[in-house]
Amino acid sequence: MSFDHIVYGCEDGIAVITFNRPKALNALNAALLAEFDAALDNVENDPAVRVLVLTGAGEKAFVAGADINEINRLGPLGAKRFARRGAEGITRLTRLAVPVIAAVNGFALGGGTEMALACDFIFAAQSARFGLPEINLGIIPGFGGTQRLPRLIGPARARELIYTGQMIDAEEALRLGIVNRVCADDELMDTVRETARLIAAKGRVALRAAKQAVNTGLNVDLDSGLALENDAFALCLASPDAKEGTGAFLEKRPAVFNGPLDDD
Ligand code: CO8
Repeated sequence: MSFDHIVYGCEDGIAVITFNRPKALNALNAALLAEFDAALDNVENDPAVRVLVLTGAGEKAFVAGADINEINRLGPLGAKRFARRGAEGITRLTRLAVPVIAAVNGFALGGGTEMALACDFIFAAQSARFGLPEINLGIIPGFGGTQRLPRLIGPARARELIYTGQMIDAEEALRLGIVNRVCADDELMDTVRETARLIAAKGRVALRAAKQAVNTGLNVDLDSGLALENDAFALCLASPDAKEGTGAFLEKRPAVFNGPLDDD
């Protein structure tokens, strides 16, 4: 599939999806969401991909939300379909075998904040602005915001943001635990790539197991989560990467992780 509304590339194991409708502040319309889904197929099918980065084209925005022109034309059933498709596409980020980093530049509003919240973690530029302003449009977040934000920052803080629709800046997002790091605008992508490179050098089986253990564990009770971790730990030990990692330590040399995933 060729892409008109996103740019997709992969270099040195780091895939980057750039939302690319800068004139509409990279708003998520149905066509863009279909391309996003196809780009995630590329990520899933390419064993060279070790980390995925999401970012926005242009100076002003990561993603300023779902496309309000399209929402305005929807009836309830169309809204349900659009919201479900978008939410499912975004939820795929949490199920990918590889970690996903959101590099948030400028506005990340509504669906933009929701997209970033589904990533493994977020680095933000000083210019970043987060918020769930759907209430100002007479609607509510439809791409997972009412669920992921309270789980991340607690229900009371999430309610305030959802009920007021107010935007917060990058420093406030850092204070609330929405973002891991705030960088100068012109250093954002370099900083993200530096962290992505660190992750890309790790073993794929261990990365996938760690991601699954954290993400699934967050939705179950502690005993179930610990059982899940135990299984995932055993799976890692069956991988060539575990032999390489532990062997390299004992031989006092750097580990080189090239092992396959178990389904390769
Ligand atoms: N949708 C469509 N177009 C948009 C959007 C958007 N979300 N955001 C910005 N644009 C367009 C503007 O209409 C404008 O277009 P044009 O130049 O043709 O007039 C262009 O982008 C530039 O925007 P502004 O001129 O408004 O730029 P400003 O710097 O003045 O303001 C803001 C920037 C503050 C970001 C402002 O554009 C804004 O408030 N945008 C809307 C933000 C918003 O409300 N987002 C939430 C959308 S709803 C949502 O995300 C729900 C998710 C779940 C959906 C479920 C589906 C049913």
